[in-house]
This record gives sequence, C-alpha cells and structure tokens, in this order.
Amino acid sequence: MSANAAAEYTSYLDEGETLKSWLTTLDHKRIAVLYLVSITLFFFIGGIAAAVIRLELVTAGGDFVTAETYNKSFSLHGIVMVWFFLIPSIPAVLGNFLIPLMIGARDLAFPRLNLASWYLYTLGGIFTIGMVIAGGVDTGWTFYTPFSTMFSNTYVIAAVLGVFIVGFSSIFTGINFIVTIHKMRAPGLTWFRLPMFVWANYATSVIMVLATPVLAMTLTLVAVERIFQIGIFDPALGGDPLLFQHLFWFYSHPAVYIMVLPAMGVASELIACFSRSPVFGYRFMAYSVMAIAILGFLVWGHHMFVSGESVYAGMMFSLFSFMVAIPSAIKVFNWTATLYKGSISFEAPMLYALGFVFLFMIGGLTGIIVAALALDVHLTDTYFVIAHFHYIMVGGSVMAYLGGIHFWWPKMTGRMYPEMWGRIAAVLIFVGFNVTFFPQFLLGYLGMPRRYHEYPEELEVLNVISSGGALILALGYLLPLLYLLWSLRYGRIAGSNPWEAKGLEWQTSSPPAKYNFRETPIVTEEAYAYSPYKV
Ligand code: HEM
Ligand SMILES: [Cu+2]
Repeated sequence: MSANAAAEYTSYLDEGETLKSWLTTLDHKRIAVLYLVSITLFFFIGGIAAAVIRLELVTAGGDFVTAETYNKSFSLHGIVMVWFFLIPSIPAVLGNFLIPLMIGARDLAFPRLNLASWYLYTLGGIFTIGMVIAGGVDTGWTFYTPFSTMFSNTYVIAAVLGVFIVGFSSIFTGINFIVTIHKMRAPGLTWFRLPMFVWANYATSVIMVLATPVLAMTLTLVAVERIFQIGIFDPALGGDPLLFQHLFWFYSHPAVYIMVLPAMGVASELIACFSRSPVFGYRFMAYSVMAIAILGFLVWGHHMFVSGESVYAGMMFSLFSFMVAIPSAIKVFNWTATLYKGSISFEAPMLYALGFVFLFMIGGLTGIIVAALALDVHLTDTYFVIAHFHYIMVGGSVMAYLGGIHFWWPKMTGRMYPEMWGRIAAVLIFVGFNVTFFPQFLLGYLGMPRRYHEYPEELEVLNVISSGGALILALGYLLPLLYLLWSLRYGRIAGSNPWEAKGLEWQTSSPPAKYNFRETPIVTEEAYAYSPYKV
C-alpha cells in the first residue's frame, strides 16, 4: 500500500489530535463534532435555567427567586434553547456529519463556510453568555417591543446581538446544504432516491435562508430604536408595536419548522431501519416536508390572535394553520403505515423514534386547538401554549435528536453505546417528559398564565407534579451524557454497519475516513431497500 492509500484509511478522528487541528478543521465530520460539544454545553445551560423556573413554581408563593431573577431565567431558557440548541441541533450536528455521507460526497460544498458557521455560532454564544454574566435580560425569548426597546433596563442589546450573530451561522449552514444537495449527489442518486433525512434538511435549509434575514433585520431595528430612540415600534415615538410582532413571527413560525422538520427526517430513517421496511408513501413524505416548509410561511399571525390584528386576518391565519396540519398528519399516518407488518425491534433509537411520533402527534393536535381562533382567545399566553410547543419541540425534536445521536453514534465514534442504558434513558425521558408537561395543559386550561413567578394556591398540586416530572427528565438527560462519554473508551467496536441499515453512510467504515468513501459510490437502488428480516 502506498503511503497515500494508507492515509486514506485512517479515520477522521485520527487526523490530528491537537486543539489546533480541531479548531482549523475543514472536515464536515469534525465540524459536526465541534457543534455536538458546543450544543451540549448550551443544552445544559438552558437546562439549569429551566431548573430555576421549575423550582420556583413548586410553591404558589414567589419564594425561591425574586420576580426579576425569574424573568431572567425564563428569558435565558428560551433564548438558549431556541437559538443555541434546537435550531442548530439536528442540522448542525447530524446534518453536517451525515449529509455528505448520505449523498456519497467528500464534504459539503463550502467547507470554509461550514467552519465559519461554527465560529459565528461560538461568537454569538459568547455574547449571550457575556450578557448573562453582565446581569441577564428579562424580555423573554420573543423580545416584544416596546418593552424591549424602551422600558427594560437589562442587557437587551447584548442578547439581541448574540442572536443576530448566531442567525448568520444558520444562514450559512442553509446555503451550504442547499448547494451540496443540488450539486454533489453521487451518480444514480436522483432526488426521489434521497433519504428522507436529506429531504428534511433540504426543506429546513430553504427556511433558514429565506426567513433568518428577516429576524436579523428585526433585531437590528430593536437595537436602533433602543440606542437612538428612533420611533419604529414604540407608539409614543410614532412607531407600531404590532410591526415588531409581525416581523418576529414571520421568522419565528417558520423557525419552529427549522426545529421540527429535521426531526421528522430522523424519525423516518429510524422507523424504516427498525421495522425493516421502506418508508411508506415515500414521495408524499418528500412532498409533505416541502409543503410544511412553504405553508409555514403563511401562518405567523396565529401568534397574534389577541394582539389587535383584524378579525379577518385572524380567520385567514387560523385557516392556513389548519392547513399545515394536513402534511403533518400525512407524515404521522405514513410512519404508522411504515410500521404496519414491519419486522419491528425496539433498540434505543427506535424507542426515541416512537416517542417522537407519539409526542409530536399530541403537540400537533393541540396546535389545532390553539389555531382555532375562538379557543385561542382563552388559551393564549397560558400554560396550554407552553405545553403545546414543548410537546413538539422537546417531546418531538429533542427525542428525535437523541434517537439520531444513538443511531449514528457508532458511525460517528466507531463504538456502540450500552444498549440497556440507552433503553433505560429513553423510557425515563419519555415518562419524565409527560409527567412534566401534561399537567401544563390542564394548568393552562384552568387559566394559569405563563411568565409569572407566583400563582393561586389551588394550582399547586399540578405544578408540584410538573416539577417532579422535570426532575425525572433531568436525570434522563444526564444518563446519555454519562454513558456516551463512557462508550468512547469502553464501548464495543461497532463495525461499519451495526444496524444492517440501508443508506450510503453505512457503506463506509466507522468512523469514516477523512474523505468518506474510497471511491465515489454509484447508486442503483431506491432508498430503504430493506428486506423484512435481518440477514
Ligand atoms: C400542526 C401544526 C401546528 C399548529 C397548527 C400550531 C399552532 C400554534 C398556535 C396557534 C400557536 C399560538 C398560540 C398562542 O400564542 O396562543 C402556537 C404556539 C407555538 N408553537 Fe405551534 N403549532 C403547530 C406546530 C408547531 C411546531 C412544529 C412547533 C415547533 C417545532 C411549534 C412551536 C410553537 C411555539 C414555540 C409556540 C409559542 C411561541 C411563544 O409564544 O413563545 N408549533 N402554535
Ligand atoms: Cu406558529
């Protein structure tokens, strides 16, 4: 073997062990690992803020932290979880690692841009952490004006700047994925042979590129009004506060699909593999992710039903919101149909995937409830909304993210995680999640408003249950952190395809070599060519 060929077979992890080799890497797989580490850090920062919230709400009185600290806690929690964890999570970690592998490419189209995305993410993160150290922000993750521009005396500018910067990281990732998927597919890999995970990230990238600039512009306007007192949103200065809400939700509703579409992609891969059957209704699944991405741009006004927007606007937004539920439901039906008569096995990734489908379904169905104009007048700004979006974002997206991490862990690291612990954690998370968030539907229905640190005593029992659930959930999240780290050294060697899964990523070694494939693979079959039984 020539020296050159030998170099080709070393794994990407062995391509240099110094910090510098990591911080200057252009390898999509290493950048994915950088993201994995930073995102995990932010997940636990956001988690600590959540713990403060749930501790305060154990008792009806405001006795654990002051009202100010409470406001800062839920603001930090929202900002970190949305922008520094959920938006980048699946695309930046799993997408970065897998998209080139899944389409038989050597890397993403723009490796330098990819590294720049991670640096922007880190820079944005530094601003956000700096903001917390300086004293925090109390506007909520939504930065509603004119409170954020004229009245709040916390560190709004730093917070907004952090989010502004991290937005560019997301735009860069989106551009990179779109170009890569268009231009770098292996011979024979036509659009309708792409894994659903690639489709889902493609749809997500379109949203990232089209919606995120609106967020950047909106946050700039917040800073302009706050610094220069120029009337944009504050009515006292001749501005319009509703303008902010329109602009903010024009980004932030599509953004919720940035958080959930990639999760849908993961679910499709996992369910197909562990039921040994092709994804049912493949083309409709692909059309559905695209339809969700497009329709997602037409429903932002459902966050503003009680803000004073016209009733006719409200009716249209309500109608369009119902329409998003159609492709979402198609996905749920098709996952169920994929399972039907499949040869199902319940490894940890599959437990997460099934958890995802079930919890996403509850999230989606309650979405229809809050999308009904008349019902939402009662439910808006209550814990019902909190429960709704946590069912989708935590029950859905985080479950799928963890399922994906477990499924592709052997590919990323070359080692298996301990299966029994994996299952225990999955069950613990599922139970903990439901105990935490189901009571919040009831609390919201009973009228408990969000964002208050005190509440009437008759709501205490449900709040105690919810906080107890949060403790179980926290333990559930800590477990994978521990055993995955453990497995890096002691885990069983995985081999290239431990799940006997289809998909190009499984045809190369684990962990893959720097350039992924020894030679460009040629694709001759449809996606998910599973036979019913493991060989
Ligand atoms: C079937 C699809 C869905 C429908 C019809 C729907 C509908 C709604 C409606 C009407 C609201 C506003 C309620 C209010 O403020 O009173 C809302 C809030 C929210 N939804 Fe959904 N939703 C759906 C899916 C999703 C998805 C997929 C996500 C995230 C991945 C999500 C995340 C959120 C968030 C974050 C909020 C609250 C934002 C806030 O006020 O802080 N929703 N949803
Ligand atoms: Cu929305």
